[in-house]
Amino acid sequence: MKTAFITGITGQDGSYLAEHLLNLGYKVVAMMRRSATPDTSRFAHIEDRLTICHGDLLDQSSLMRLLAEYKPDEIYNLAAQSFVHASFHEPIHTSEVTGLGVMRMLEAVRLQAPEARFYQASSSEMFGDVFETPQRETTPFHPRSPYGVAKVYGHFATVNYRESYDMFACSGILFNHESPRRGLEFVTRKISDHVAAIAFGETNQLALGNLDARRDWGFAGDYVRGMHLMLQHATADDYVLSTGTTQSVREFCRIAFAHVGLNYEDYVVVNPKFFRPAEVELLLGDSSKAKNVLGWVPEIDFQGLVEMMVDADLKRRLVMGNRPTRGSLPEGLV
Ligand code: NAP
Ligand code: F7E
Repeated sequence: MKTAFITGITGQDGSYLAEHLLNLGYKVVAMMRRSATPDTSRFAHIEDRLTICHGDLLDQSSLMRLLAEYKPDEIYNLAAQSFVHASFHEPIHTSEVTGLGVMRMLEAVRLQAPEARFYQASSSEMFGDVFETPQRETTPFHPRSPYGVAKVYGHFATVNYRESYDMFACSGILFNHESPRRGLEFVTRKISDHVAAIAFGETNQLALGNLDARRDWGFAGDYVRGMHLMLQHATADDYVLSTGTTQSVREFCRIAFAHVGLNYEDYVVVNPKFFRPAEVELLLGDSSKAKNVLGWVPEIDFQGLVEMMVDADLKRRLVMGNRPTRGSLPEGLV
């Protein structure tokens, strides 16, 4: 039985990846950091099948100790301060965790588990003010936030350890991927949760920032399959994972509200506090390399993703016994 080690288990991707690897028969060792109020809700349904351990990307010794103890075959470094907006307010912390944290992981792997295969969660935010469209593995980077800058550092650290020490280290350049388990601060989940809250009469308004920003949004469950495939290939490399389509925040709103029979223009207001000092206006990925080399293709399309997320936020309220007061429930939830 292969052992996989995942950082970031409390996050969106950690929970989907752990599920996927358990289904493939892996022993999954999952790292979380110490917190006064630990939140295990995203993986509560599989907790008894995981080996939970405690460590922190800010603490080199904890990473060394855990890799020495578990000697994993595969290591997935998903932990990060991942919210772009927050990275403008906490640039040093973001650099420490999202940037230098990768170097700490790579050093721990080099010294304690050099034969392990390593996956780094890189990001389309590295493309930032894009040089070309669509973006692919060869597109130069121009990050537009402390988060993006930190991810570029982590990406090149991964490439450098592959080249310097012959380590099997892959960087997955993943475009936005979402799900019902997405954090409420990210725009897709903020919209889906507000659509449900508005339908149930809990609020009358959704305040957003830049409605014209465009993203290549996919489903997290599809993307964790791609992470695993990268580590199964004969050689380590870097891959873009994306859907190859792009939509605006406004379009996400339109479909999400229409799903419950409402018009987004009646509820969405723009509040400058949600704008960023520098914005990434357009992302659109070309994942043909992942398709051709790994056989990876995403299964959920944009409309399916939006509806899945709104349905989940509606269902959560329905099971609590609440009833909608506006719009109409989608067929299947009635
Ligand atoms: P997420 O939900 O924000 O999860 C981030 C995880 O990192 C959480 O488990 C968090 O733990 C953990 N973490 C934060 N600081 C840590 C530290 N100092 N030590 C150990 N763990 C720490 O992010 P996600 O959406 O699952 O994304 C997973 C990874 O992919 C991230 O690296 C993200 O930057 C990257 N990525 C995401 C996307 C996307 O669209 N989702 C796209 C490209 C790349 P706590 O719960 O304790 O905070
Ligand atoms: O913003 C705009 C905002 O915060 C998307 C992370 O997973 O994906 C994510 O980063 C867009 C931006 O995600 C609001 O200005 C408008 O243009 O959902 P987001 P992100 O910044 O794209 C990448 C690939 C990662 O790697 C990151 O870890 O939506 N927007 N109004 C808003 N965004 C938020 N959050 N809130 C708003 O009210």
